[in-house]
Amino acid sequence: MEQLCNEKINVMRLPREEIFLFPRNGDACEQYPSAEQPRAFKAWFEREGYILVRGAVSEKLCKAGVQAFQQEVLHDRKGFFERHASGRYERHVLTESGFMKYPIMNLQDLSEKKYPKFRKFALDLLTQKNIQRAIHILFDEPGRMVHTMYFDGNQTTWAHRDGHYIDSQQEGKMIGVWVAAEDIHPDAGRFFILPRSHRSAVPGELCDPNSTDYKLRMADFVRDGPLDCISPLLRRGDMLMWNSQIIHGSLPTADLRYSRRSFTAHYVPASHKFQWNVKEAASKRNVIINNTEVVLHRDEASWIGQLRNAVRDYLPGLYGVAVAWKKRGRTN
Ligand SMILES: O=C(O)CCC(=O)C(=O)O
Repeated sequence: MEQLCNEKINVMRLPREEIFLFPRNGDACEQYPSAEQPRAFKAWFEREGYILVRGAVSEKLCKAGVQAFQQEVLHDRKGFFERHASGRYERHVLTESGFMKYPIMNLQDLSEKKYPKFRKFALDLLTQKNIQRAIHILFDEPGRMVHTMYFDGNQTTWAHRDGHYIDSQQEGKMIGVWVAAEDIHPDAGRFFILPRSHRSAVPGELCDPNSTDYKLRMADFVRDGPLDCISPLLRRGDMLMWNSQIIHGSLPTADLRYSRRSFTAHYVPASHKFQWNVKEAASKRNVIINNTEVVLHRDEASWIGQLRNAVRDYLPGLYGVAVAWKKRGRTN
């Protein structure tokens, strides 16, 4: 099948028009139970597969995280960052408004020397007390953060279930967390979610989750399937949480002037192992931030791994040449 870019898939297949015209948000959100009512909070999450927590993180911390990104990361045009869409280390691709198009993955693995403030604020933000409390209620135990990302522009994330890529050892136990680091403009390419989609079989689940076939089938299910699709308006500091079996993604950006800055994380129960690409994870090291275990994935085990990391961090020009050579070898 022809390889289609994610943007094309979502523009062709998504959204149902009414998501753009009548974004569902405020009407439902006042019904969301707060973490002050733990039983109701958990019951809602288990039934709907997601929940929204307004004002989970302070504005000050959100602003500090974004500012650190702009000072340390955005302008590093030579640097290589692990990307969510490709799973590879790549330089920034900028949108026409100058936003970083593809989110950075695993902020905990960033060099502390090169990006000290951004790494610190990002991990602090994603382990805030309100997040930990919500996670604790939903797991009945503390959580372990196994994956993180930072979004600036919109990569137009294809409709997917996280559980097709990464999950707790007990499938469906992982929880995703998306914290808006600014007020997300309705035209910025909002996050969409299919409430209750964690309960049903979905087309695409038998395909390779990285294939175009998977992405098309999932997009068709969002558009034509039996479930509602919502796209809540999020303000700075608001947090959306979802079950790893819930279908979600991002709408195409309607107005390229707007960014959609956010910090995201995936948590598993602290007592659980986790699956990565449905394999046992090799990532054995961790750091503790705000009493929360954060798993590191950077390959430090072998001297080759350490050398690769050092070249990528401190000699990005040389790393770029090596990457280009490797790519040329693959295409020849
Ligand atoms: O915000 C997005 O574009 C998608 C984020 C996502 O899929 C995730 O965090 O699992």
